[in-house]
Amino acid sequence: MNSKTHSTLSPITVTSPLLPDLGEFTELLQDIWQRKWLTNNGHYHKQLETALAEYLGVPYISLFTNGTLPLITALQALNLTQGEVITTPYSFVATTHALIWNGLTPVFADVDPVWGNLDPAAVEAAITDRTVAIMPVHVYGNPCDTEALQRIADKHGLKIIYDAAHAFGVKQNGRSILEAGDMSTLSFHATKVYNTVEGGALVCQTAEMKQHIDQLRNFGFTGETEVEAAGINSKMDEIRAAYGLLNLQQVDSAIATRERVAKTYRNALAGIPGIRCLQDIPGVQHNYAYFPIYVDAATYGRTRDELYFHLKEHGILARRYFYPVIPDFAAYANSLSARAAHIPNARALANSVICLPMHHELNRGNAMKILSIISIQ
Ligand code: T4K
Repeated sequence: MNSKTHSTLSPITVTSPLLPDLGEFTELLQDIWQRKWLTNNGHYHKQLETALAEYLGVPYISLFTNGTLPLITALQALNLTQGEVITTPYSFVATTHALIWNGLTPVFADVDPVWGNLDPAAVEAAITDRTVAIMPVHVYGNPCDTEALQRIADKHGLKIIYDAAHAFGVKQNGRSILEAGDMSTLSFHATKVYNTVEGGALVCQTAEMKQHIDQLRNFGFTGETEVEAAGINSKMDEIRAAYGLLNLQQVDSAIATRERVAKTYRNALAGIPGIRCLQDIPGVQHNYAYFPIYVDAATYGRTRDELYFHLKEHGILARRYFYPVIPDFAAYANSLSARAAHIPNARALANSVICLPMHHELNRGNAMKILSIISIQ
């Protein structure tokens, strides 16, 4: 690529937030101003919970201020505050942090070598008499082997909390994958397929559990003067709920654009030796949250990091999600289960992955620019 072409490229970020129409948002803000009810289960909060339950096809959902607090609260709601939880080393740090904040010991099991989701056989091998739960992640929104994980959980009497931060709207055989396990959490961070600026949610299976979760996210209050558990404040406010209602109207169109970008990427990458990407899974309705590629340096002729920085030099701000693996962060350095030999697949993925830009504003032209940089060795 010559320097002239290089300079014509403006920076392309890994993602770009889905924004509601400013005029429509202003109207809702005016309404909130009139109501003078800003948070704590307000008008727009109730509307968004109802709308999301319907859109996602789940029985009960509770809104949160981000995607980390529902992870922490799910463990509290299930009384999981001591013992070991088997989890994935190949995720965003929030997954493991939630265990630490509950006094639980993370035990890292390896992932499958293609999708990066927890390998059920590795999970079963990691079970001890201290294991209380499994916390898998639907990495990039691709469903875990939920049936195999449930069989293991049932056999050993374990709870499963799915970190479904990436899996907004994903369905398998017509059913929401948020129905799997005991609970699932979502992130509505600005970088996600669907966002409320910051935000998140916890999906559960019964009205009683939703009531308990709703109390926990409001300091544990069960009545005006009663507190039955040491809850926290993680309530979504009216402004973000209104923003979220507007974004819900356009999320399908955003996902459709992402799907077109994924097709463009896949078609072109098929012709580049040494670059692997993921394909759609039959029976799964994907959300195209991320577009990971995996670099085989020997075949491609450049290492992952060389390609990553090469893209950066050309204004393509891709990300290495999820590098390094969580046990390699200093915070987890003392975890015995983090030894390298236990997680070879996670390490191989973390050392070869680049997530290419993927969002609703990325047109075919941008995608082709990115592909041309990758294809020139
Ligand atoms: N579980 C999993 C599996 C997760 O992936 C996450 C979060 C969580 C739990 C926790 O959910 P939250 O508590 O965050 O709701 C980002 C996000 O901060 C994080 O939400 C996400 N996962 C993670 C995978 O990625 P960073 O540090 O890479 O994001 P940041 O802020 O550098 O943004 C990346 C790019 O996005 C920027 O270079 C440009 C673009 N961007 C970003 C923001 C914030 C925008 O264009 N506009 C923006 O407002 O972590």
